[in-house]
Amino acid sequence: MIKSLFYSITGWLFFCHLLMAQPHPKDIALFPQENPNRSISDLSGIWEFKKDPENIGIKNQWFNGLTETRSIAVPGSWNEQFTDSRDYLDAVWYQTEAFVPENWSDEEVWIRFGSVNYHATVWVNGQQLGIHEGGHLPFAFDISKVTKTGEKNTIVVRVENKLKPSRVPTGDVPNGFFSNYPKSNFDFFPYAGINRKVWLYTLPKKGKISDITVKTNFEKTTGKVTVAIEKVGAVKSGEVILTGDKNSITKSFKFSKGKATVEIDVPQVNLWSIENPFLYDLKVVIKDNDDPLDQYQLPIGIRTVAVNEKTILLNGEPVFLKGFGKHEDFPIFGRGVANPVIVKDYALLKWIGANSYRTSHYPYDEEYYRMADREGILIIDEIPAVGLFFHGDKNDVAERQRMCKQYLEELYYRDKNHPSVIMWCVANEPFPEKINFSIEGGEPTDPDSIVAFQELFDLIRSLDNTRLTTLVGVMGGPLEWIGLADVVCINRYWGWYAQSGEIAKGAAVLNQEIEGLYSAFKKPIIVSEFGVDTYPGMHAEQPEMFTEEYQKEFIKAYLDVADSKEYVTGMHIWAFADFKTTQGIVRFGGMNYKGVFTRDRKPKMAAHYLKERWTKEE
Ligand code: GCB
Repeated sequence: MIKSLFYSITGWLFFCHLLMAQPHPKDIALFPQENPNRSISDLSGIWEFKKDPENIGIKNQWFNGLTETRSIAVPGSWNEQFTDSRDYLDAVWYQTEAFVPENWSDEEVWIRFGSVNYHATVWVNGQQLGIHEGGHLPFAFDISKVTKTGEKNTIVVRVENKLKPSRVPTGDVPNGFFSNYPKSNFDFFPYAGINRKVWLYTLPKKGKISDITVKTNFEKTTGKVTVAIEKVGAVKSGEVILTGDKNSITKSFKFSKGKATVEIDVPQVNLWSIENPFLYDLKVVIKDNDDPLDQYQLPIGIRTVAVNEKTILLNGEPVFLKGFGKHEDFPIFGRGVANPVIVKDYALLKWIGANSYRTSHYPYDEEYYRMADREGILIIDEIPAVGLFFHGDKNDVAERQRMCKQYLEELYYRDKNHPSVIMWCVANEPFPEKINFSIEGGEPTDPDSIVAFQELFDLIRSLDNTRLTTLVGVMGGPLEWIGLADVVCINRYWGWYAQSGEIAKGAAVLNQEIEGLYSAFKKPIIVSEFGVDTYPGMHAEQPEMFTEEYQKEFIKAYLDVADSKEYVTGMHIWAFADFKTTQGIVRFGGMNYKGVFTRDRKPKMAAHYLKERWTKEE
């Protein structure tokens, strides 16, 4: 009896220890990298998979090994890989075997998931490591204590993506705005599973670089780079080497209380911009005597982002954002990362003359941001806070707020060193309790909601004072919410959901509304969504809803309104490509057809129109 009590107490303590080991997003901010001090192993491939509709897996200890499985591709959402699971969002289990080389025994070994939607529990060799809630952002665990080197290790992950009012994004909302299936409170398909790559990687045990934050500025022709470095371990010093454009500048530093800050002046700076996305190479090395203990290399762009009353400024120059709201969405992969789609999308953004996009409605795979840095595309980086609301169950409201804060921190630490990221977006289209689609708006705003959004703005501004912030407002939504932002972003569908069939009337409402918004706020405005469902190949000699002609004329009318207002600093069309959503009477075939490209990236008439207009403007 005493013996079994001892085992259950020690077992419980060990379990708690493992769970408590879950790191803060700051400690996993550096993407896994291969160099003389770090190794990586990509676990992409065919894994084993099993559904758990009765939720019996934990009780039956499936984490010790799955039986009667089927094959699944990782990364990739599960919904479209089979013929029987499209709308299945309950628990599933994944399993794979990963070989860990013998020479990793002197290193810390970590496992990192780029995104698991929505709730993940991870076991290695039967030991539970931790839990992560929320899709679209990475999490990682130190698995050194449970890993066997020189042999195969079993990795098991339990995932579920139940739609719940307490989650972000929200689902299964009583009297929700959407009457659709599955019951998402948002307009995109709730693709589930291990959507991004899974990595094993090592970090040096004796001392490691745990975080690097780069901030840039310039004075006349001199670039100013501030590099903040944090470390773990007894190491005392190191150096930063910045190279590029005939420069090679080395600066030594010493740690004090685990931190060091290095200031670098870059003569004749080559600034990062849309036209010239020049990247310097930054290398941080930490040393024990003369031996490098750890190193990390980062491409950096030297640029500034600011705002005045009328426009966003990149390197002090006005910039007009031309682009789209997008989705990570493709047949069969679902929301799973697919590198050829990323490359193609950048090719099409360039082809059409766009210079920016918003990661609606969640952070995208890291590869999108690396490409944007190289291609000179500006990103508005959004957390999955789509369709928030503040009425109803107070515990749910509090839980959603906690998740939004978690997402913001995870997003900041992941993306803070990308020059392409110019703005953080704390929410898309929060909904007031009563909405009326007119510019007069709905009910007065609940004061708690203003406090909640102010908290999100305060949090992201306290983390980062080098970028702008926004919140994307819904038609008829309260002014108090969008007014908290640096840049006013509005999604507008006058001429579609209201004034249906009447493009000129819709454009007139837009014109009147943005004049009102500017006089209320004296802040630059982006129309962050505007668009119409367009069935590819449908035509009419006079523009008519759902035809390609209507889409083209609608977009033209909106762009003309924007051109007449010097304080409109960007126009993002909804959407870049057609995308899968949930079933409902306004979504033909479970699709949102507002893409300027089809789901398989073929241009509609509006795409040719935009290419002509946007590339001419250049
Ligand atoms: C919006 C939402 C977006 C929808 C879009 C639409 O305002 O932000 O997620 O897909 O409208 O097509 O209705």
